[in-house]
Amino acid sequence: MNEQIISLQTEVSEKLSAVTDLTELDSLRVAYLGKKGSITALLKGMKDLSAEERKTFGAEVNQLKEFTTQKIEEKVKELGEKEIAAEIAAMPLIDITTPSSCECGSYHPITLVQRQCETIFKTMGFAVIDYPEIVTDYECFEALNIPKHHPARDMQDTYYLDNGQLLKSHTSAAQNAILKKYGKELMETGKPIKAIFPGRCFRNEATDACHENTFFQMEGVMVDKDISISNLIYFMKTMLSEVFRKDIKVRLRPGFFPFVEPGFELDISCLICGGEGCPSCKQSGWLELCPCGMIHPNVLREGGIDPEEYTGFAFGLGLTRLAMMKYGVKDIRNLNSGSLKALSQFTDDE
Ligand code: FA5
Repeated sequence: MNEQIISLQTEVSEKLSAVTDLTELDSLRVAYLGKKGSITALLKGMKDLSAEERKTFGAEVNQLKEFTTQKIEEKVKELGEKEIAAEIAAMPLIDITTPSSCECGSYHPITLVQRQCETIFKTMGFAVIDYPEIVTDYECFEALNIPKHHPARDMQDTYYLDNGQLLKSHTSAAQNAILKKYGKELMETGKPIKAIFPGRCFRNEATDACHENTFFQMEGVMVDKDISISNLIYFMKTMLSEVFRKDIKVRLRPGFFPFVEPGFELDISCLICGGEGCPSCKQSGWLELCPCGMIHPNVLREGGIDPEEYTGFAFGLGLTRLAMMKYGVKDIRNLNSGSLKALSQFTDDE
C-alpha cells in the first residue's frame, strides 16, 4: 500500500479516537472528506498518474475513503449515545410520590350521561357502536325513507362538504349500516339486533336555550321476530328510571318521522321549571327528549332485512338535553361553552 495512504489512515484513526464531541467530529470529516479535504485531494490528484498507477492507487484511496466514512459513522453513533446519556443524567429527578399541585380534570356532563346510558343498555344486552360524523346523503336520508326533496329534510338542514358528504344531522344515519352489518347474523343464527350508537350531530339552525347547532344524540335499535311497541316502551321506561333514579312525568304522543311507522315523540316534564314553563322548555313545560317508533318496512328492506318476517324499534335520544335535565343546566349553550368552572361541578353518581 502507498505510504502516504498508510500514514493518512493512521492519522485518521488517531484523530478520531481523540474526538470528544459532534462539532469536532464534523470538522474532522470536512478536513478529510470535504471538498478541500486531504482524501478528496488525493482522488483529484489521480488525473496526473499513468493508467497503470491510477488503477492501484485509485483502489487504495477509495479503500481509505470507505474506511474513514465508516469510522466517522461509528463515532457519530457513539457520541450521539453519549450525549443522550449525559442529558438524561443531567435531568432533575422527579419524585413521583410528591402530591400533585394541579387540579384534577373532570368529565363533561354529556360524557357522564352518555356513559351512564351505555352502561344501562349494555346490561340489557345492547352493543355500543361508534359511527363517523361525516356521512353520505344516502346514509343520512335516502336509506331512511327520505328521498331527495322530501319535506322532512327541511327539519334537518346541516353542513355540506364540497364532495357532497355532510355532517350527520342525526344518529339515525348509522341505522342502515348497522342493519346491514348485523342483519345477516340475525337471519342466519336468529340473534336479535340490539345496538346503541351515541354520536355528535350537527344542524344548521338558530340556537336558543334548548337548541344547539352541535349536539349529541344516542340512537338505539332492536330488530327480531315479534318486536312490538311494548318492547320499545319497556326499554324507554327502564332507561329513564335508571338515569333519573326518581319518578319523572313522561308523555308519548304521535310523531312523524319517515323512517318509523308508527312514530312517537317521547317528552319529559321539564325538570328545570317543574312543568310550569320556562325558556329551557320553550314555556311548554315539556321537553322533546326521545323520539322513537317501529322501524319502517322500507328501512328494514333497504338494510337487507325482510319486513314480513322481522320487526324492530328505533329511538333517537337527545343526549345533550338529557344532560341538561339531569344536571339542571338551564341553557344548552352552557354545555358547549368550554367554561371549566361551570362544567367541572358535575360528577358521576353511579
Ligand atoms: C331525530 O333526529 C330522529 N332521528 C330521531 C328518531 C330516531 C326518531 C329513531 C325515530 C326513530 P329529532 O330531530 O326530533 O329526531 O331529534 C331527536 C332529539 O334530539 C330531540 O328530541 C332532541 O332531544 C335532540 N335534538 C334535536 N335537535 C336538537 C338541537 N338543535 N339541539 C339539541 N338537541 C336537539
